[in-house]
Amino acid sequence: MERPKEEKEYSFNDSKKINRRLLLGSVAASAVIALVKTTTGQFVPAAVAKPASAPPDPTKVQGPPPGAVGTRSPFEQLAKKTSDTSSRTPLQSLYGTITPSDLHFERHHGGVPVIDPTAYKLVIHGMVKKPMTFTLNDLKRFPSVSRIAFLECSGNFRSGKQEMTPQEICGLTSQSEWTGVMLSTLFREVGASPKATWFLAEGSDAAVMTRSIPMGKGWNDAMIAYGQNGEALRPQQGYPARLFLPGWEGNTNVKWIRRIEVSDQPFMTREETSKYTENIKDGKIRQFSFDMDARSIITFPAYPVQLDKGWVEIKGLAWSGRGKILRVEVSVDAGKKWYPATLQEPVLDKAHTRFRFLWKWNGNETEIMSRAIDETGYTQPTLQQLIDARGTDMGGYHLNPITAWIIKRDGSVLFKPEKWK
Ligand SMILES: Nc1nc2c(c(=O)[nH]1)N[C@H]1C(S)=C(S)[C@@H](COP(=O)(O)O)O[C@H]1N2
Ligand SMILES: [Mo]
Repeated sequence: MERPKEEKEYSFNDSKKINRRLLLGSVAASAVIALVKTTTGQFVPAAVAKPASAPPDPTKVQGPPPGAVGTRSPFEQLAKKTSDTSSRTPLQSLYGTITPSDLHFERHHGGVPVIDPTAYKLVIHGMVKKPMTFTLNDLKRFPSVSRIAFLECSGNFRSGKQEMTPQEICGLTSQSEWTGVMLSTLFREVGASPKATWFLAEGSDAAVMTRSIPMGKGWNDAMIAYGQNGEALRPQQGYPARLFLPGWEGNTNVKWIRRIEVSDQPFMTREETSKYTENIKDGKIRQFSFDMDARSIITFPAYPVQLDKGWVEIKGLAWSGRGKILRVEVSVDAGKKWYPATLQEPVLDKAHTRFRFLWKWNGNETEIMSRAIDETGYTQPTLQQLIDARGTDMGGYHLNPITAWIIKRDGSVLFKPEKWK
């Protein structure tokens, strides 16, 4: 029997022919498919290339064959915004609530280490009956759990100029489905002492990052995560395993974790004494500010969108480290009146939640903004309320102010930058 025609056409040799035809041919001269040689000597299309001019009628040309890995459409130019210390998620370009793994924000204090998963070990010792060393395979043999939750850096607020996108203002938050083993499972395995109150988490990067975490969080919902959105963690997210603490400041989610020491006091590491503390009033300093407070931002319309008069669906993201988002309110008159926005399911615990609000813009200059209210009753504050509570010298951590966009008469949308120091 003859093989079905389609199958034959997708063989490697033919795909090379197709490619050459595309390269040399007339109509499709610009639709070049980059072929990459794999370790097994096969050629696979690296990506569907963006044509230099209008693409040909797709029903008239043979497309590239199936690839070993999928690719993003060349028409979707998604990228993180990078600096020396971090890279930020393009919040304004995403749908739903899961951040594609390659767009998860990054924050490394000593770069991204290369860790051989077969050599990986996690040691748990200190106030335990039986100190133990777990390989990656050991961790995977325990019952696994998956949970969708956000991860946010506590330094996630930037301001300064009107030409700033949501990504630039607060792109240090991302969401994944994390898979791993509950830390409570490992605590039971090693026989963690009921008298223990804190544990130390230590990373195996050049920064050897360490944080002290209350045992309560460890027993409650802490995970040792090895999976992210269905595959192994990305190296940038802590491959092969990281501590994941739902709702807690990014810094405590120690990546490339290699050691947990159980104790009855905090370890007072650099990251919780000199760093990651906040000035509050009267010369006092707040330490161990673990929870990420409720926050929201309108991601559309936002700079650099050009708005047309008429119906606008205001859209955005809201999240809280203390639980579910209960409500999001939107103002379209610079904060005088507030209206409830519609929350888009799923509304999950400690997770990015979508909201939308239908608004008819009459063409006058105005300011639009959103505020999140979480299930504890906490309401996202204005920057002034933060300053009133913590003073002008509060530093750059745990700033979650209401973010306003100025809509100009010409339809341009600008960030309303606010100063706090
Ligand atoms: N070992 C280690 N863990 C770390 C860091 C680090 O530099 N080294 N950075 C922390 C900080 S400040 C943040 S905000 C988060 C960022 O996680 P991500 O890069 O996966 O987004 O990881 C935390 N865990
Ligand atoms: Mo961070």
